Amino acid sequence: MSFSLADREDTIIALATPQGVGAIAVIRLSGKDAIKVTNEVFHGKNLEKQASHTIHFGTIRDGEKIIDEVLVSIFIAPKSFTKENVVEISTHGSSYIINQVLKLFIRKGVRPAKPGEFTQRAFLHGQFDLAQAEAVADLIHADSESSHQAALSQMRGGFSSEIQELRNQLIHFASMIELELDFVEEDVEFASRDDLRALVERILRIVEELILSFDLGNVIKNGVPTVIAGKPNAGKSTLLNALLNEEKAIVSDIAGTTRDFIEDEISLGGVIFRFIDTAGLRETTDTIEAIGVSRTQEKMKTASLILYLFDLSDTDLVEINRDINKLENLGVPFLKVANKIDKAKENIINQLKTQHPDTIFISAGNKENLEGLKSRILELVNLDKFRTGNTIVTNVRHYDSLTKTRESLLDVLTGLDNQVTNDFLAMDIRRALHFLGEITGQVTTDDLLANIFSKFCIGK
Ligand SMILES: Nc1nc2c(ncn2[C@@H]2O[C@H](COP(=O)(O)OP(=O)(O)OP(=O)(O)O)[C@@H](O)[C@H]2O)c(=O)[nH]1
Ligand SMILES: [Mg+2]
Repeated sequence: MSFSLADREDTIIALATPQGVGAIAVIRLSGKDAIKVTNEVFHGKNLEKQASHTIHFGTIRDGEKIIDEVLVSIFIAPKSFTKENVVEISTHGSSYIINQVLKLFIRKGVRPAKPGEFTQRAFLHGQFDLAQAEAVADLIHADSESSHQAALSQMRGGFSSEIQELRNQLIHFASMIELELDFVEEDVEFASRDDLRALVERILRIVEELILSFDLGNVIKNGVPTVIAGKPNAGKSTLLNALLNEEKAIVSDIAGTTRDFIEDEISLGGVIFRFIDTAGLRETTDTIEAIGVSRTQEKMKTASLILYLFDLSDTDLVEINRDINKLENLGVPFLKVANKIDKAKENIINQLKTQHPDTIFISAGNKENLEGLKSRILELVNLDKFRTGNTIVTNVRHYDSLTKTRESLLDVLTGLDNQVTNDFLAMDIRRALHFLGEITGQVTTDDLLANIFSKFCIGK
């Protein structure tokens, strides 16, 4: 979908609150005729004579017929979200009323808004930059405290101002070097190559940090992947159910019950964790179970955290130590979780306490010490990372532009090393500037815009 220039002149309308029956529904209009058209169907005060940011009670009428009693809020351009005239009509939340009001306005020449069109107009009128517009979308979809925080700080511009500042410094160098091109004969140097290198290296460090933060950002959006692994019958499915507080996975005393992944999310301390129950790890002759086991091993490699679960009533230390050894080689952070404390023999508990003092003892079956386990999980993922005001990249498009920025910055450095000619150097800098500009929307193409805004829902 694309927006033509003519589209931008239209006055648009959409339901701003969710579809369905609520106590109140809000219908929003934006465009130069928003107030004028509303005034034509509104009985109460003359809306065209009211001040911005005021609310008015009255009725919406189709001819003589009253559709609803409403409250109308008025925002006069440019002091509104879209920087155009905006009207918000609060009606009663029946879908019949909503449809009647929408139809009435459409008959009067107002056009239904396309997905994201309000936000796009806000962007086009300089209300915020692209990274912020996308953060609006993220904020709407944020369902945990940490993803909410990340989106909020991005929307407030933390992310973009950093990029813009760097970009400005680089623009200065690019123009200096381009200026030198005009004076080739004289062989002058306006831009100190040492300063340029220092700046490029500084930008590169920040860009790399932002690229790294993408992993973290992803985790915030999609949940920390946490694999529950261990021998068959250790109680993995029981633990998943206990953490989720529902009977999600089948539990039985038959070893090899779980053969595929079963996963679900819960929020701990404001962070979403995605717990994944797996097929028990053992040598097996059952083909299907064997596939399950090898998939478990794959899944463990990509996890952010592994809960290594073992059965205190049916495991010896030799076996546990062998497993722990393997886990250490894997390099994924893991917790040693001893299950079935209710059935444990005294001596294995004592041995574990000396050899592995960090073991967490639980009973998944009796929901014993689950709180202790949860707090250790939270400690391990180092929540401070999630809570600091640090900029976190959560958007694939930004990630992509950052990676391309990095490549072109590295090209600039190689160019400096090899003392390439100024026109090549300037070209590489311009490329880096282009990709940085893509993030903040200083460089845009219609395709890019259409693509971003079409991901919004109608009414946003
Ligand atoms: N006594 C006791 N039994 C438990 C506890 N946790 C789980 N069990 C039992 O251990 C058996 C195996 O539990 P599951 O949760 O199916 O074990 P699993 O690790 O998912 O097994 P697989 O899917 O076969 O790999 C079941 O009979 C559970 O009731 C516990 O804390 N105490
Ligand atoms: Mg199981």
